[in-house]
Amino acid sequence: MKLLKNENAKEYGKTLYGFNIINGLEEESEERFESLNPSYLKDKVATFPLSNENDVEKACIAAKNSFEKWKNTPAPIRGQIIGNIADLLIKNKEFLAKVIVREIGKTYKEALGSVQEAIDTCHFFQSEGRRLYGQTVPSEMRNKELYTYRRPLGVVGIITAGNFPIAVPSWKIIPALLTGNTIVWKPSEDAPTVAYFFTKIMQEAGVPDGVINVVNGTGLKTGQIMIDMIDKGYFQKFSFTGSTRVGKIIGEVCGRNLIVPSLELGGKNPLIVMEDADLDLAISGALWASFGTGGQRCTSAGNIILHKSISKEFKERFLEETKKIKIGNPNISNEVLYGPMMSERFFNNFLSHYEIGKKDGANLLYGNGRITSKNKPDNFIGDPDEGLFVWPVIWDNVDIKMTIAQEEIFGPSVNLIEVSNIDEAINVANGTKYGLSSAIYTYNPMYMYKFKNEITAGMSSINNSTTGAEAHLPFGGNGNSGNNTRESGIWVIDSYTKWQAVNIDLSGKLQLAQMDTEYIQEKEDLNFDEFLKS
Ligand code: UN1
Repeated sequence: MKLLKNENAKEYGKTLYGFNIINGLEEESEERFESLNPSYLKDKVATFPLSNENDVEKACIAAKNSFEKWKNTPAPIRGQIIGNIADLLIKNKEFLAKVIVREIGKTYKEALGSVQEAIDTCHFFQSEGRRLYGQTVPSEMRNKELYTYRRPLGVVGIITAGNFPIAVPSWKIIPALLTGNTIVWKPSEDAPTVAYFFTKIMQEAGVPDGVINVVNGTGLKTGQIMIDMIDKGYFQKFSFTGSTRVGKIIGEVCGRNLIVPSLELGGKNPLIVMEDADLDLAISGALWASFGTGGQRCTSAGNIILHKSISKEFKERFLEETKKIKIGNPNISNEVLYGPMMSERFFNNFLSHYEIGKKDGANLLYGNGRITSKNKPDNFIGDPDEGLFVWPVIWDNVDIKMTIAQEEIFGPSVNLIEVSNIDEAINVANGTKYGLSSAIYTYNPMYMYKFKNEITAGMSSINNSTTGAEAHLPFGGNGNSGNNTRESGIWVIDSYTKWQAVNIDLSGKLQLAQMDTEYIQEKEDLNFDEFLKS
């Protein structure tokens, strides 16, 4: 498929003049910011309002005012609207994927996959509108019935990252809507355009005005205002995917307001290769986990932990394969494994990580900073000077205590760590403050068992990469990766609902729980000892 109109990659499409969406209407603000194409920075994808306090407050009020009506809309009807969203996402899948390629530099195949993840999420929750089960519970008294109901929480504040600009927002927005909540969403400043089109789709699908509100802006400005709104009492729930640093701030503010946030934060995900592993499989899994999406997934592999007996062979072959990776402009080629860094922030952060590795005394096996026309790998596709492209990086002789092995780098950089046995491998894998995803390559059932049992991460792959969670399994982590809340599947419903307990007493009299009961007294002391006496 040819993605561009022009072979020289100078013409990517129009610049969208985007808006906030508040109470169903397109809204402007006083200032604007730009969204640039990271493969070709001269291409301005869009401009969007840089929302201020008034804008965010207006969105919060719209969400608050539309809650009662949406909450009382029958859940199967809400589910049907979610189904309409799925239909529209399917119809516009290729368009949305192209916007993602242009705006954040994902490959087209991956961009299609991330739209698919949103479609899968809608399909899952569409029918959940016909379940959302409560329970009937037996009472301890006669002529009395007990029930439980799931109730929505109210207004949900949502802040999302740019790397999965439709999939991850859908993990939050779709279940929150299905369960009857209303939303104020601040999408990533790196991906406002795809968020805008996703919102248009939700409106077209039948989500009523005020139920989904979108305020654009930078994390520093608008993100902070969103957090301030928690203290102002506007949110009954907050859901965030992004950095550990910001996640901790949100956790603190939510804590003092007695709100339980859903926090999906960073990762330093381990991938273990044991001595019995299928090395072809492990190398292809490690390459994808480390360098796919340019390492810009929270589930990307950070530490590759190698059993010493295969360490040398793995290292040589992994290096050889890394040299063959095709990097370049995903707008003009479907061949590239990864494109540019998503934005200048991530690009600069990534380049500064070289210093960390050098200071630690790790050995730089591969990697050479920014890719330019004078400094590029053999297989580069496109014009590197126009975008934010970086070399893949391999650090060797790494010790788990080094900063480079402890901190999330969020880019195509991976560490090689050697270990002697399965216990040491799992210890090293658990040796960071993160706990998101993890992987092991082995066919030994005992290793598999130990790994499943002892790894502290929220997600574990056996003979598969650290990335690529499916949309109906629980997604989330602990420690610096999150607060053990989970997204996706039935489990996420608990994050967007509260339980109500109801009892109906039909006895016509005041029956006191625990007191007016018919608990049976035992009749007499039993004397079993007699049996053993001669
Ligand atoms: C993320 O990087 O924030 O498991 C989400 C995966 C994807 C989602 C990643 N399905 O890699």
